[in-house]
Amino acid sequence: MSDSNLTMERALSDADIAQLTDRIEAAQTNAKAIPKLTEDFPAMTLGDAYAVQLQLLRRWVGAGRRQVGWKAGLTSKAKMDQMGVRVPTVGFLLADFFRPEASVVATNDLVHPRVECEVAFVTKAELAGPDLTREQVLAATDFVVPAIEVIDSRFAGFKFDLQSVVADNSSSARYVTGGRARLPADVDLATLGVVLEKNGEPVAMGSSAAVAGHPADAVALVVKVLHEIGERLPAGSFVMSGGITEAIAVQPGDHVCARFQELGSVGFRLG
Ligand code: OOG
Ligand code: MG
Repeated sequence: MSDSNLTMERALSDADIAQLTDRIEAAQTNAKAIPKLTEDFPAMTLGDAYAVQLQLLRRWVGAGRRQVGWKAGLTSKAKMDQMGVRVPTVGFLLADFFRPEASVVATNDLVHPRVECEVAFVTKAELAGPDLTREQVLAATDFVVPAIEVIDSRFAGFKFDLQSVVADNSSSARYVTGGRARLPADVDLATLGVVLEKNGEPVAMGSSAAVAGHPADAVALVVKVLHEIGERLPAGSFVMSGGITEAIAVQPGDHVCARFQELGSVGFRLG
């Protein structure tokens, strides 16, 4: 990707954005992998990618689906190295992406799911603007909870570039929360350890420091990107701060469990 595609300026027409939104919506709804969007639209910019993501959000909210918040994507080095994309992204989260802890999460409506552990925030005050501090984010945080995100790229081979993954809502698919909700002042969010187990074996481990240096800084990054695309984070939002370790591929029958220091554990089975 050339640096000129990193701009929030739009290069594509409204008709192109609508056509790309159709492609992403169909791939997500049918769980069918498609080629990277930049193959047919090499001029696509980051601004075009967010235009597609926001159009998908508006369509789905217009159809009665409910937004609960946003997530950070690619905020840790492990994730950036795994995916080969070095720019943090955001994605929207809908209420119907949620699956309960200890449930069976279906995979027949997903392309090639992977799981990753994240610290999630629930906010109690609006956050907006390009340069919030960690302290401002923490002051606006109601509580934090441990989460596992099930991501699912709609691109063949889970291979994408920045514009394609942003248009694909940063691979958002499902999320599961559990463990213990804690007040941010009662835990050391900077250095929470987490171990991800698959079928009882540890498969990835890391520290919350991996996400942008501190998970609250990752939330500030989400708000900065939202500012750039003309959005704010309302009070009562659910925000996932980004995968701490690399994401792990899962199959039907697998059991996954993320054990967080101080936040308890969250687990489920894939069906
Ligand atoms: C992009 C989504 C990244 C995270 O936590 O970093 C993400 C991907 O890796 O497919 O959700
Ligand atoms: Mg994630």
